[in-house]
Amino acid sequence: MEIYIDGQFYPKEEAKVSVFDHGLLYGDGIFEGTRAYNGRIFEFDAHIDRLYASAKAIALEIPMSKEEMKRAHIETLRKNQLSDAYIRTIVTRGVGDLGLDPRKCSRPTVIIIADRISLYPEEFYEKGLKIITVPTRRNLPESVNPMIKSLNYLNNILAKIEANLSGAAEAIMLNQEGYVAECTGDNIFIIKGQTLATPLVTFGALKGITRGRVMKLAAELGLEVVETALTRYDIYVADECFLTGTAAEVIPVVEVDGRQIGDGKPGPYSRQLKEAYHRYAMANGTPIY
Ligand code: PXG
Repeated sequence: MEIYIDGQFYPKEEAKVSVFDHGLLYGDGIFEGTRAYNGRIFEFDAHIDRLYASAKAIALEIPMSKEEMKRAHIETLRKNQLSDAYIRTIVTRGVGDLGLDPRKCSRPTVIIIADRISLYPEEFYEKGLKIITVPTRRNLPESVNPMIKSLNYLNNILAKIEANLSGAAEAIMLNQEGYVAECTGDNIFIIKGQTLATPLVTFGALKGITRGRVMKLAAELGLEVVETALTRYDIYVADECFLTGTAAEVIPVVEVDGRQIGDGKPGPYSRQLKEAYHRYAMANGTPIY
């Protein structure tokens, strides 16, 4: 495996960053997770745009243009001869000294890792997930805004630990007011009648790229699509529930906090959307070769 760091490629064992990098010392940096299907990078511009938006939000100037960044991604996939891959892009504040001040970091570190995608077991999709609401609340937008895909994921990791300790597959995180925000690494949707609903990002969710695509595909299927305030009650009484994310795609949920959702099996719209999304992802994207 060849890993891109600041314009050069290094074998996995030699791909290293300084212990003085503020990405490590303080979680000061941002990341992105993109997929390639069939020799094409899916939703490439959307991921690159979100990377640069995350950077801007933390006042981090990425030392290359979007076009150069895109070329570096394509080069990384070619170098590793990958057609289907998960691409992890990381931009840290760079090497500084001990002390928070980002002015000590003269140049951001840019890392691109492309690896084979390890998919969730098929039975997760067939049977659906059992998930729980956890006590850890989503970060306040006024502190670390959940719209930023920052290297500081401890908020989500604490929620994930709580799910793990309870034997649940994922954790629903609420915001400070008790409204549903999202899961630790996926957005959440419900279906009630002919309506598809998901929390507004202002309730504490990442503006997921899969989320956006699924909303478009659902409208094409004739569903009414709303971004709104959702409580746990809305989820408990929904006909269907599913999660979305670049890695997981569309994954059904059949139980939340011990309540069966719908008839306890992945619902028909969830299945349809899972298939429509996968079909769309396989057929669209920016060619690598
Ligand atoms: N919410 C959060 C908090 C996320 O980090 C999503 C939702 C889904 O967004 P997309 O754009 O992928 O549909 C994410 C996605 C990883 C990793 O290890 C990446 C995410 C989540 C968990 C792990 O690369 N990002």
